[in-house]
Formats: sequence, C-alpha cells, structure tokens
Amino acid sequence: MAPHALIPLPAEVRIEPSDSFFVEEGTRIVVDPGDEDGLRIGEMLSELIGNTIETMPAVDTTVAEATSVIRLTRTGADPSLGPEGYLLDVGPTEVTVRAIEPEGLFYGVQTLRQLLPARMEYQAAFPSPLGSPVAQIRDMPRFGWRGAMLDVARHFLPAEDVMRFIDFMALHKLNVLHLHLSDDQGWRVEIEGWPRLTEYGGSTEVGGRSGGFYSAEDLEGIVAYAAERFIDVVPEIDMPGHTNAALASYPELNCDGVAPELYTGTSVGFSSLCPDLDVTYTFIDDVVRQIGAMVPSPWFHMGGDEVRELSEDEYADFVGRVQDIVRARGKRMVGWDEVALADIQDGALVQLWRPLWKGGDEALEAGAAEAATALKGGVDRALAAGAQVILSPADRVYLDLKYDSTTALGLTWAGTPDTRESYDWRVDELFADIPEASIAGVEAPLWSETVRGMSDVEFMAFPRLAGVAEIGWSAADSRSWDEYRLRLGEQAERWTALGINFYRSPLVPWREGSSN
Ligand code: TNX
Repeated sequence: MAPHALIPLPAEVRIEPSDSFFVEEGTRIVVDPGDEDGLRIGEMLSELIGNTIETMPAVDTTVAEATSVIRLTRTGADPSLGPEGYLLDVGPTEVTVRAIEPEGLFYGVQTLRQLLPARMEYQAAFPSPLGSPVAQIRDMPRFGWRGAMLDVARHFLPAEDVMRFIDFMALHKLNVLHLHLSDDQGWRVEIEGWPRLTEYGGSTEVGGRSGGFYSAEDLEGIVAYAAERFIDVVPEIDMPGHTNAALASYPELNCDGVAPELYTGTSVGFSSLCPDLDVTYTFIDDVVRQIGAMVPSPWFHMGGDEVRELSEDEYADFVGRVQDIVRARGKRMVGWDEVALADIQDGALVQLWRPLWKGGDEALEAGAAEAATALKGGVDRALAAGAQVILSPADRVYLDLKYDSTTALGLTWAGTPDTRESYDWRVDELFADIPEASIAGVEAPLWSETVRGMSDVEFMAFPRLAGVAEIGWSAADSRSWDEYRLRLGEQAERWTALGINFYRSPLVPWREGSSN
C-alpha cells in the first residue's frame, strides 16, 4: 500500500500514520477576518465534510471553544512557495492551511480532502468519523499552466457536464480548462449579430444527431464555476481551418460566396475561412471581442491547426492578422503548433501537439522530418521573440486515443497510450531542447470525434488526466511509475464515490475499497 494517496504528489510530505486528526460534530473551520476568498473556500470544505456528519462545520473568523479546528490562513505563509503554494499542517486537534494567496488555500484544502477517507465524497454518506493521519506538507506546482481541453464541437457537452468535469480537474489541482468551441461539425457559442452560427451551425454534431450551443449566460456560468475553483477557462475558436460550421452558416464567409453543407463526419483539413475577404476579419474581430467580454481569461486560442487549403504565405499572413486582432482586443494569443510558422509575438503561446519533437518516430508519416525541422525552426523564432510553449504531445497526453487496441472508444492516429505511457515521460527528456523557462506547462486535450456524453468523457480522461496533472504539478525527480501506480490504485474508491466512470487499466492495482 502506498503511504498516502495524494495526486499530484506534493513537494514535501511527512506522514505520521500512528496519530490522527478527526473531524467531529464540533469541528470548526476558521478563516482570517475579512478574507472573503478564505470564507468561500472554507464553506466549500464545510459542504464536502457535511456529506458525512450531521452538522456541517461552521465557518467563522474566531473560535470560542472547539476541540477540533481547521484553520485557513494567510499569516505565517511562506511567500517562496508562490501564489499557488501552501503549507498544510495536520495536527491531532488542529489542521492549518497557510498560503499567501487563495489559490494556495484551495489547493491545501484539496490535499486535506485527499488525506480524508474517500467515502466523504458520497453525496449523502452515512455519518461516520473522518480521520486524516497527522502530516506536514509543503507544496507548490512546477508549472503555471496545468490544463485539460474539452472538444465540445464534435460532440456537444451541456454546461452541467462541463462543471462536473471542472470539479474533477480541481481535485487534481489543474488550473486551465481549454474549451474547443467550434469546428467543422459545430459552432457552440452564441455571437451577437451572427445568429446562424449557433441556430444552424450548432444544430448538429458528429453522426448527425442534434447538437447544441452555449448562450452567453451558459458560458458565463461555466466561467464563474471554474473561477471559484481557480480554473481559467481559455476559449478556442479554431481558424482558418476547422470552420465548416461557420462557412455553412454564412455564404459570405466563403471565397466563392457559396455555403457548404453542414458536416457530420470526422475528416479534418478540408475547410478554411477565406483569407482575401474583408468580412473574414470583421467576423473574427466580432468573435474575439464578444468572447473576450464573456470570458475574463487573458488568453484567446485561435486554433490554427491542420490547414490544407491555404498556401504557406497565406497561412502565415492570416495568423499574423488574427494575432493583431487578438492583441487589439486586449488578449494574448494561443495557437496549435502550426502557428509557429508565422511571426509569433512576445507573450503568445504555442501549443505543441504533433508527435514530432523527437523525430524519427515510427508513428510518423512520410514528410515528418521536414515538418519537424520547420516546426522547430518556428518554435525557436517564437521563443526568441518571447513566446512560450504548452506541451500536449499527442502520443502521450491525448485523452481521445484508445488505451489499447481493444478500447471501444477513441482514435489511434498517434498510438494507443495507456496509463503508463501518458504518465511515464519527462518534459526535460521529450523536449530537451526547450528551456524550462520557456515552458508554460502541460495540457491534455480530449477530442470528441468518438466521445459522446459525460460517461465517455470520464472513461477516456480517467485515469490518464490524473497523470498529466502530476506531470504539471510535481517535480520530475520525485516521480516514478512504480510508485505512482500504487497511489493511482488508491483513487478507485474516491472516484467511485464521485461516480466517475473511469477505465480500470490492467496496469494499475486498483483498490476498490468497501467502506461505508
Ligand atoms: C488532431 S490536435 C486535431 C484534431 C483532432 C485530433 C484527434 C489538433 C490540433 N488537431 O482536429 O480532433 O487530432 O486526435
């Protein structure tokens, strides 16, 4: 058995298994006077604990007499742990989380949650004592961008499902939810002045079933829910390719003025906005401005992937113009790795996805060597200009790939990474030529050509997403697959309590548990 079941692994953990803290009926949660965020985080913790005891712990700024206290405080925090770092001290009668910023308090609470028994996650658990071993934890993340992506374009996911996914991200200290909001098969967010994008362009999805879209209120609801959990929602409108839904909705966006049919298949690369038309840029400006107003993130993801309909020069000019629009609207641009072929500016992010980095891989098609050389040259120029990269190597962290050849869902184009392959790699080995300071972090995309509905999403994301969370958070030298698989096996009970439809990878010794 693993000494603890914490994922991601904290920087420093001392556990004293012989001694415990118990949550009791009289346990109180105490926050600093005037700390609104601390109060909110304390209330979230109280609700969680409230599943398993009769009276939810009161959250207050003072405590008169309590035999058991959980304190969330900014005093005595260690600033060298950064805005997301925290100290967690679990004593026999008092737990203290110290952090300089609310993020750190939130992450300290997630760690405490993982130290407490999994049965607390049941919505209406039978009252039973909750104990955590006495422990001292000092923790901070390695990377500032720890992301997951949902493709709500190929198959739409209602806002409630996205929020459920956000809950699971928060448990694993992920902090960026990238939403892929448009593609050939669907446009999923309302834009004023362009109603057909959603009315028509959002009406279907892969397979031809009815699609769906988010109203501005829906999207704002998702963003607010994420923000309460310290998750930044990064919107993506993929362009110039992956735009059939928009092109089908508005004939005037097409070079020949003729709208194509709606598309419900799964090919890529056949559509493009028309780079020569002024209306293209008016349209993009409307979209960037309106989405920028709905979503407070500093980032706007412009896609940029898999464009086969434009020449290299047309493509580079297009990306340059979009980059200017994004900047003029006060946002910073993110793009899939192809955008590095254009002039990328200071402060932008290039998301590396093609499994080109090591080169010479059997999984790669002919022409990969040239593609790799062009990409590396582009990335070097982008980094020199002050951009950074996000690492999403498809053959490791694509959550839409099959676990093995027998997985019913999923694609295989970049391999079939099972739980070990998606965890057992190092940023400094796979991307040895990129300095750590140029790496914003890691992100695991879940494309949805074959993934329909939340149960499919959960099956493909878990357990792999937990491993990516650990790559993003934990120091590389502290990680090993042999040890991780034991901690991962310990998640079965908590994930079951949360109702997560996770894949029982045969590589992991799952401990299903029987308490409650
Ligand atoms: C490549 S990754 C794509 C997507 C597909 C995905 C399937 C990327 C930037 N583009 O359009 O959905 O592969 O794995």
